[in-house]
Amino acid sequence: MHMNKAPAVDCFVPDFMNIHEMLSEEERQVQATVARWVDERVLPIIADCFEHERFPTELVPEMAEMGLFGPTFHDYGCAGLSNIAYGLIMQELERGDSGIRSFASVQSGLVMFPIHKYGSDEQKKRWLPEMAKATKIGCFGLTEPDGGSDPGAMKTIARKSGGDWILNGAKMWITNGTLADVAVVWAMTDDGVRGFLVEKNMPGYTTRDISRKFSLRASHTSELFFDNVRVPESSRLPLAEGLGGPLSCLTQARYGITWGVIGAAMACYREARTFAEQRILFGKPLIHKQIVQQRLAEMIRGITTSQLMSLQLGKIKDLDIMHHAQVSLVKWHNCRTAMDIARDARDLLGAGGISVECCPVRHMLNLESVITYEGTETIHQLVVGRELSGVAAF
Ligand code: TGC
Ligand code: FAD
Repeated sequence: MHMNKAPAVDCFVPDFMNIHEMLSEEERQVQATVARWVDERVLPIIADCFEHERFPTELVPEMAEMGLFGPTFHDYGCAGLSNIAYGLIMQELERGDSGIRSFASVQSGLVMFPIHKYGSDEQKKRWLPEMAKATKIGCFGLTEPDGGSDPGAMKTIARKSGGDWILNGAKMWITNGTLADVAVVWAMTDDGVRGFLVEKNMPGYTTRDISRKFSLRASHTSELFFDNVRVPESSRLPLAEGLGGPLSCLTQARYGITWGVIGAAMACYREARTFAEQRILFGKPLIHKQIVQQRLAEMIRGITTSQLMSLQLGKIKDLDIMHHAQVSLVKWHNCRTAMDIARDARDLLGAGGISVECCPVRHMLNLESVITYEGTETIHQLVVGRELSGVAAF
C-alpha cells in the first residue's frame, strides 16, 4: 500500500516531484555524504573566502578522500559512479559555492576526461591516479584573450621541431590556472587543433591570476602564457584530432553545470523561504502574502523543471545516447533559471540581501560567470537553433 507523499519543499534540498525516490541507494548516499560535508566544511567559511578572494585549498584533500574527482571512471582509483551521482555531487558542491564546483568540474570533466579519452596508456597511468587523489591539479586552456566563443579561431600555435612541439600564445580566464601542475592546452597545428599536456615547470610557461573579479571570487581564474615552450611528442594527447576534442570535454563539464546551478538555486530558495517565514511586516509573516507565495512558488517551479531536465540528461548520458545539443538546452535553461531565482531571492531579503552574509547575492554574482563560461547563453541558443533549422547562425 503506497501513501501519497507531500511535496518536500521545506528541507535543504527542495524535492517537489519526489526525485529522491528515483535515485538508487548509492546515489542517495553520495548526495547525503557530500551534502553533509558542504554544510559542515564549506558553508561556515565560504562567505569569508568570497569576500577575501580566497579559494579554500585546504578542502581539496577532503574532496579527494570522498572520491569526488573523476567519479564516473571505473579505473585508475576512481569511484565508478553513475552520471546522476556525478550530477548530485555537482549540485551539492554548488549549493556551497560555484567556485568549489568549478574546481571539481575542471579537475574531472576538463582534465581527467580528456586524458582518459584521448591520452596514451603512459599519460593515463601517470596522471589519473594522482588527479583522483588531487596530489596533482589540472586546468583546461581553450579560451584566448581575443575571444572564447569561437575556439576554432584560436591563435595559440604548436609547430613541430624535431620530435618535439614548440608552443606559442596565451590563454585567458582559465580556472585553477595558477594552482595547476598540468594544463590541458589546445593549440592550432598544421593539421588542425591538437591537445598538449603542459607541465608547470616547463621553461617558457608562466601563469598569472586575474584579480578584481566580482564573480567566482572563491576560485582562481588565470592567464596562461606560452613563450616557445618545448613540449615532447609524448605529452601530446595522441587520440585528440580537431576541434571535436576540446568540444567533447565541454559537453562533460556542461552536463555537471546543469546540476550545479540547481544547487545554487536551492541555497537561494532556502534562504528566501526562511526569511519569508520569519519577517513580520504589516502584522503578518511575509510568507502569508499572496505575492510572496507566488514568488516562492516560481522558485520551486524553476528548481523542479531544472531537476527534471538534468535527471533526464543523466539517464540518457548513462545510456550513452546524450547529444551535445541536449546539454546546450539544459545548460541554457538551468543557468538562466538559477540566475532569476538568485536575483529574486536577493530582492526578497530586502536590504540585508546585499550583504555577503546572505548567500543569494554571492550566488547571483557567481552565476554571472556560470552563464558565460562553458558557452555563453547566446552560444547555447544558437546550438539549439542549429538543431532546429539545420543552419549554423554563429
Ligand atoms: P562545429 O563545426 O560545431 O564542431 C566541430 C566538431 O566538433 C563537434 N562538436 C561537439 N562534439 C562534442 N561536444 C560538443 N559540445 C560539440 N560541439 C561540436 C562537431 O560535431 C564537429 O565534429 P566533426 O566530426 O563534424 O568535425 O564547430 P564550430 O567551430 O562551428 O563551433 C561551434 C560552437 C560555437 C558551438 C563551439 O565553438 C562552442 O561551443 N563555443 C563555445 C566555447 C566554449 O564553451 N568554451 C568554454 C571554454 S572552457 C570553460 O569555460 C571552462 S569553465 C570551467 C569551470 O570553472 O567550471
Ligand atoms: P566572447 O566570445 O568575446 O563573446 C562576447 C559576447 O558575444 C557574448 O555575449 C557572446 O554571447 C556574444 N556572441 C558570441 N558569438 C556570438 C554570435 N555568433 N552571435 C551573437 N552573439 C555572439 N575558459 C577556458 O578555456 N578554461 C577555463 O577554465 C575557463 N574558466 C573560466 C572561469 C571564469 C570565471 C570565466 C568568467 C570564464 C572562464 N573561461 C574559461 C572562459 C569562458 O569559457 C569564456 O568567457 C566564454 O567562452 C566566452 O568567451 P569570451 O569571454 O571571450 O566572450
